[in-house]
Amino acid sequence: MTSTSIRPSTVTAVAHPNIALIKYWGKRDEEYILPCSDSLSITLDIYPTTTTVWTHDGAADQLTINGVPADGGALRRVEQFLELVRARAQRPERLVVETVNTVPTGAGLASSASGFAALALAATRVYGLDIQDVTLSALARRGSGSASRSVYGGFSIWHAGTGRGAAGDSGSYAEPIDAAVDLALVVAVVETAAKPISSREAMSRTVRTSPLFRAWVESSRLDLAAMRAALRRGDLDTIGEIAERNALGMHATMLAARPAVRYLSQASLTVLDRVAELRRAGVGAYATVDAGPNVKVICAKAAADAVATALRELTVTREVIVAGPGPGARITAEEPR
Ligand code: 2P0
Repeated sequence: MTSTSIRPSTVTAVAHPNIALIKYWGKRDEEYILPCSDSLSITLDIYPTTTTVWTHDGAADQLTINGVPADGGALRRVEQFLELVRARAQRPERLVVETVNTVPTGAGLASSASGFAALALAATRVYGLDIQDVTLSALARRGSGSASRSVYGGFSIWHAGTGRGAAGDSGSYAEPIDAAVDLALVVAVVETAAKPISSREAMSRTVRTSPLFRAWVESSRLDLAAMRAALRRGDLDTIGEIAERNALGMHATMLAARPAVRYLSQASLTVLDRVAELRRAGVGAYATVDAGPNVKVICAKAAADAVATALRELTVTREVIVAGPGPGARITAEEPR
């Protein structure tokens, strides 16, 4: 990690969202975004975030999201993240940040993962910081935990690491893993409105108040080991079974929080029922749900179109998209200013 070129430039980076097959739900350190357990995900080939940054003479960072100037919480979160990058690069200039999300923001489809992965890459590059892979992943984590995994394409595992505060910082990062499986994710969008409670707040409440939280961490640890073995042997049915039970276990844990956190809607349950029906009819389809009501269905690539057709027939689905494994975060343009 070194501070290099000072030539002013405009840098554009692109990153994609990821869907966890073993979920991240619970932090041991909220400031440093250090999780209680390892998680494992697949980066998708849909809904990229494109982020362009340049340094300017202004006294503050500026942020636009889909062309609209951001303020309040979204701007503060980006400023706090950029402070970390500036401290590392020993550069004082503020940035103009233009982000374009193609994923519906806040609907449990991980726009913060692609957003902070793209921002981490673009900002480090514009400040001349030469960091990549696990170091970039650990930095992206400070913006949003799941962003640590969107640094990579395909499957990746985010190691929780140990320790708290600065002592735990560099040991909590994601890295890519191999999987011998041709998997698709069929995304069933049932709702695009912003969620009633942020995943950050919901996660914190779950850790503080859910009596099921310890059991969740322990069962997730066992699920992760079983998932890694299933990925190595390319056993899609076992991958799907573990992913589905892990997601439902996460939702059970937050349902037990006080007050309860409920992201699953009636529409989500309708999709879950249809997935179970497909299984009874011999289709290897398994569901996972994140911090929102939308359902992602894991199946073999060869089965994806049939699964998508079945889900489109439901009146509760607004949009059904077939996704596959996507690329890691990358720089797409870098021009001198
Ligand atoms: C995941 N989620 O593993 C889990 C499953 C949602 C449900 O990562 O507070 O937006 O910024 O670290 O990364 C959503 O959490 O939370 C998330 P912060 P983030 O994909």
